[in-house]
Amino acid sequence: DKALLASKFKGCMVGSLVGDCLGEPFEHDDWDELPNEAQLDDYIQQLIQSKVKVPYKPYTDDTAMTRCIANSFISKQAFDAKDMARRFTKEFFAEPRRGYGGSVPAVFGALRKSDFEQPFLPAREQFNGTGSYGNGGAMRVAPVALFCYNSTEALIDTARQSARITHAHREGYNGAILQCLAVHQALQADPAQPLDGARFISRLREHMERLEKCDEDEIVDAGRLEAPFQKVLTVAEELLRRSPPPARGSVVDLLGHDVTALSSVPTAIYCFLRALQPLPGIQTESGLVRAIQYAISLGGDTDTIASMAGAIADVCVLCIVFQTESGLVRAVQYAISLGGDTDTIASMAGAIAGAFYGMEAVPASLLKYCEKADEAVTMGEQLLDLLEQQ
Ligand code: 8NA
Ligand code: MG
Ligand code: MG
Ligand code: MG
Repeated sequence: DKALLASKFKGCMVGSLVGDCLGEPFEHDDWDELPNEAQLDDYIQQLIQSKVKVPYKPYTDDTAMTRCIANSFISKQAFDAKDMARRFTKEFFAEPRRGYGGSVPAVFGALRKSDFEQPFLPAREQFNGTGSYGNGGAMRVAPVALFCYNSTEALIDTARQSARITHAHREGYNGAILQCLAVHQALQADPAQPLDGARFISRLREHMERLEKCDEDEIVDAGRLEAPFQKVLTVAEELLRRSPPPARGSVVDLLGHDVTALSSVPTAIYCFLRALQPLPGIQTESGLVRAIQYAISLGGDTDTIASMAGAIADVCVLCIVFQTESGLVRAVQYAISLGGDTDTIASMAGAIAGAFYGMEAVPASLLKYCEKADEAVTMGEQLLDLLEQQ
């Protein structure tokens, strides 16, 4: 279904942007203290209902680099490592204050100095030759899932290479592959059918079982866990089965929320899956339901009054009704509520959710708060055009 796929491509690009822009202001110095749930809920509701004065919220490194990847595909109609490295570097030196990770600027400097001759080499020299295991490869990978929609093998290879331009550590690029596979699975799933979260995770774990085996010849960092993504995904699946949902503190303790790929990509996937259903602390009630309930509470000719109130409310608050029930907003909000690296985890959760629900799940009112949202929509369209030309 072409219309659905178009909506999913746009939703993915926009979901990633929304998570980044809304998540960034919640990144605090003290990562032990989680955001106040009630304040966060109130804030998101105010944005959705357009009650906050608009200037947009600027995007950060996550989106800056996502845009570079999308534009590289759009311009080259192929994966071109040198072009991608050049775009990352140019973007960084044009706007270095987008909140990049602590060490990655050294890669851009070395890439520029060597004129992009060996686009994977500077990344291999990071951290005394172990490479970075930060989440910078994963945070920007969503366009790879769109560009490689027709081939899982090409997707895995391209995700790995796109990450290795800055992240040579196996956890850095395997985290990017995992996030890319999650977006891809979400693209392929029917949003009108219930999604089996445990199965979603176990399919990802099967991929990681293969991937964490076959790169044993690569840089191995003795201090890190064996098959780390398989382990964390097993924990995520166990957490997902718990009802009621575990406390946020336990989720953070068990899955993590920091700038490493290992402690953020499975967390983002968990956020998307947990937010498939309503969550405590996140408003889901609608103005429409409230209007009808109130009309009924007045007694008398309840069915007619309620029906008229409903019709008025329907027109007035249609957007809000839909918006507050958005699984995408819920995924982003839940990810932010876990604290830590809020922009990146919310952006990754938003990309997966957008790929699942499509553009309809993004409240139009939210878009005006996010920098260059129109361009995220256009990039989604352009990436779909490329797919059709293949
Ligand atoms: P990176 O490659 O510099 O990695 C980020 C951090 O991870 C490094 O600064 C190290 O602390 C740590 N790290 C990574 N690999 C190793 C290793 N092998 N040994 C020891 N420590 C290691 O950058 P990145 O692109 O991965 O970072 C992405 C994250 O940084 C995103 O969350 C992004 O939003 C950004 N970020 C910025 C701020 C900010 O306020 N500037 C805060 C949090 C995150
Ligand atoms: Mg960021
Ligand atoms: Mg509401
Ligand atoms: Mg971040």
